[in-house]
Amino acid sequence: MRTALTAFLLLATPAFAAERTVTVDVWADNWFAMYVNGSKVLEDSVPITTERSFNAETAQFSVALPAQIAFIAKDFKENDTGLEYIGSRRQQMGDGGFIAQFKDAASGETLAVTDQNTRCMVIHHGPVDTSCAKESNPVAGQGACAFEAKEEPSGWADTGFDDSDWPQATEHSERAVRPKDGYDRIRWDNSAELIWSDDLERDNTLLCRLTISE
Ligand SMILES: [Ca+2]
Ligand SMILES: [Ca+2]
Repeated sequence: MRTALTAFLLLATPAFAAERTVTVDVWADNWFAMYVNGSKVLEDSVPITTERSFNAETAQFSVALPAQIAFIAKDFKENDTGLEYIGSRRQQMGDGGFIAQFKDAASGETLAVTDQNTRCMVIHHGPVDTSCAKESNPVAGQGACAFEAKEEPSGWADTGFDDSDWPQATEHSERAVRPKDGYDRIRWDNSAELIWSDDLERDNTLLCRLTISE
């Protein structure tokens, strides 16, 4: 009995599937971290607190497919109002944007991209009213500057996490996102789309998931 069970487990595990070396390109406004099958494999090398922290990242990892990819993406916010440049003439809501593509490192074949099939859950939204950006003394949590924040769900980056109730990402044009430094250095596959929620300005932190399949 024990032998039979062991044999079943060996067959059920993907350990024998051939690993692929995958090249990933990412551009984020402003910061991201990426998980593969629940383990962090890449983090934006420029801290989110760096002004205009726009840069692309390219990395490689080896994994058996299918593989679960998960990202946390953050638009910079000075505090929970969601604003930046608070107290200056440039005080504004700021906006986000994110794109990633995954290619077989050996063949160059595109394996996965961000597009509307990516699922993203917003965990920080603010300000609740755009008029907050015009306030002379915006205070997080008050009036137009109220915000909505959620904890990261336990295990959200794991393979077995159920994201079926997460909304699909919204695809945004280059014109809307105005991608900056680093974006033009990557040759993006035609199918790779800039994504975010439907609100580039007021949704500040997103958790996103997609699968790389054969
Ligand atoms: Ca931004
Ligand atoms: Ca924002």
